[in-house]
Amino acid sequence: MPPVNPRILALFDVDGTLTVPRGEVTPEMLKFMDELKGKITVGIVGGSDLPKQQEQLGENVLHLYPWNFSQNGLVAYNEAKLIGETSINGHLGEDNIKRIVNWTMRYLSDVDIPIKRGTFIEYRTGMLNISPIGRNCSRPERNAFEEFDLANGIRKTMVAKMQEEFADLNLTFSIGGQISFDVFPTGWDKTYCLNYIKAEDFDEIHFFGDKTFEGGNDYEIFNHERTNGHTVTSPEDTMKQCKDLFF
Ligand code: M1P
Repeated sequence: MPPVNPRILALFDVDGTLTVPRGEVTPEMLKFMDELKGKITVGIVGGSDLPKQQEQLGENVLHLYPWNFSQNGLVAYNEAKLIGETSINGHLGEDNIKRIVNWTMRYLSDVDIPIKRGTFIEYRTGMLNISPIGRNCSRPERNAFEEFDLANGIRKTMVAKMQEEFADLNLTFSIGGQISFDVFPTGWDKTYCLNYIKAEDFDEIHFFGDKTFEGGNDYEIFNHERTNGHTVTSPEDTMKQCKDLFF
């Protein structure tokens, strides 16, 4: 069944917007999104890669909502069909990827934080994700790192150093979650997904995200001229704002 207003599109960030950071969607949110789908066109635009989105929103996420963007839209699906994939190594070249990886490994080996785990660099199709504690830390370890990082600016300092070191590569460093930051060519932020959405197909495009402040990974799409941006504070707030707007 098509929605009542198919020409209104609402795009949703994942962490902090539809779920708690890196957590699983609640049955309540799934039910709500199902109701919303009956009213307007719905899409997901997450910073994480698709396997993480599937862990959080469900294995069948590509079939749940017509538009699905992971890695900011560097991997794009419409009606569960892959419509675009953009690769960072094609853009930067292997020598530059190697330069970033080597520099990062050296830098992280000198960073003093309470604990270190594994997977410090995750190479994705359209970005590198770098984590000082390592991506395979546990949830309590992840929460503790976030707190330590807030007080000690581990990621902020590292990003500032990388901006200086790789100034020639025109990269953006985006702190979107709790334990890591994303590195991608400037312009490959969440506005990238709008390349796939034709202006003539929608009268309104809404975006809902929690990291809409400058430096957050929702900032650019939140402020884009084609979107009506909405800042949310939690999944519950997302539901409330959507009910006020679309129900
Ligand atoms: O979706 C926001 C971010 O989610 C994860 O961040 P973290 O593991 O640091 O909480 C990552 O997948 C990151 O790439 C993404 O931007």
